[in-house]
Amino acid sequence: MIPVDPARFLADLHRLRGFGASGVGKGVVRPAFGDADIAARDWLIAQMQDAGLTVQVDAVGNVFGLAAGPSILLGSHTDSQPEGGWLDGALGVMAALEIARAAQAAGGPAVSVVSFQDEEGRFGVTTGSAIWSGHLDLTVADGLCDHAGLPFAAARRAMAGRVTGPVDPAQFTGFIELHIEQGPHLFQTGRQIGVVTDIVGIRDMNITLTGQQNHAGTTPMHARQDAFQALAAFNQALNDRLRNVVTPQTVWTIGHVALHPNASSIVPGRAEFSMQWRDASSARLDKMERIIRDTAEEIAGAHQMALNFGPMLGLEPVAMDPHLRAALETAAAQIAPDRWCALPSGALHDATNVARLMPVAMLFAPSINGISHAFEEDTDEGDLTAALQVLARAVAALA
Ligand code: HGY
Ligand code: MN
Ligand code: MN
Repeated sequence: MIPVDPARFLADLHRLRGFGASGVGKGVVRPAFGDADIAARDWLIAQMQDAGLTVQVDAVGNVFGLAAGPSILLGSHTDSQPEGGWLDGALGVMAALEIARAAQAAGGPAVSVVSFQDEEGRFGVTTGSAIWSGHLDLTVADGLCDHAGLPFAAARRAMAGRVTGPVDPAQFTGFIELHIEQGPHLFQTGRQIGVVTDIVGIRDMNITLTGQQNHAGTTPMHARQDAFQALAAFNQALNDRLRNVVTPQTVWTIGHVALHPNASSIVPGRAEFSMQWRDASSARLDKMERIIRDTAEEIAGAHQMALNFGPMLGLEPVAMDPHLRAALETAAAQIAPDRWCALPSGALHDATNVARLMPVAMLFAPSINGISHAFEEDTDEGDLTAALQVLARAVAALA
């Protein structure tokens, strides 16, 4: 057994929320490389040092607290969405810290901690772990920009003074990420713990439609090259066409739209938007890409728009490691008998990237009303400490 302290773990979660606390419910605004994110990482570094871990920070701001010798790696991310909750990522890092701290005090087992950088994709998709795992080349990442046009290369300079060097993945025997479910299944079925079977795949790219900016009072309707009208037509056509190839679990989202110049009396000349889609099958993701590109080309032609596709980012679906997963299932059955289940993850996680390097597994705590990526995100604290206990028990059993 690793003698974790649930009260200390909850206190740390609330302290972490203090960095970027939004003032609305338990919301957090802590995007990667912002002041709150860096302050939270500095606080985390101090906690790791106090716990007796050796801190290393790599060139992209991933923060590691290392136990000596071969160790199991636990963690997640401490950056947030532009409007996020207090638990997305934070739960996994604070549970990792508590388990590593308790294990250090007890003389073992060796547990290391990580907070990956930009999991929430201000610049890419799970950017920090994608680079660490070799999935995303650093030179490619450096050219990726956030929605305001800031390149990753410029953003990461804010942490340059903290960088110690590369962190060798060979020292880790496996990776386990505790996270909130961010969906309704566990909450609706009254369960306390979910053990993840698979993580879905994702594709993500920006698309730009460029027409002709013009006067909204004098330009006849038939003569307009209105980028908003083209985007609206694209969205409607795409929804109709995707219906033929998707499953009830497939999702697609236009979540960010920048209309230029975004003024009431100007026919908009340019629409830049994000196009993201997710599914458990790589073949279906590829089929959806074909439909998205073909539909965009067709609509651009019909509306006299120039069309540009940005770089496409993506991650393939991955299955969890059976050995690590079995340890989580055994612990879940002990801590939450009849209140746990196995389930797939529809959200993306750093674990997808880390699976390129070592065996990985994940467990979920319930999300109240299934809400996440919103200030309303929350979980019953009894469920949070149950998840901590399951993870600690599984880590002890694996050691
Ligand atoms: O979008 C995701 O699934 C993750 O929370 N970044
Ligand atoms: Mn997350
Ligand atoms: Mn998230």
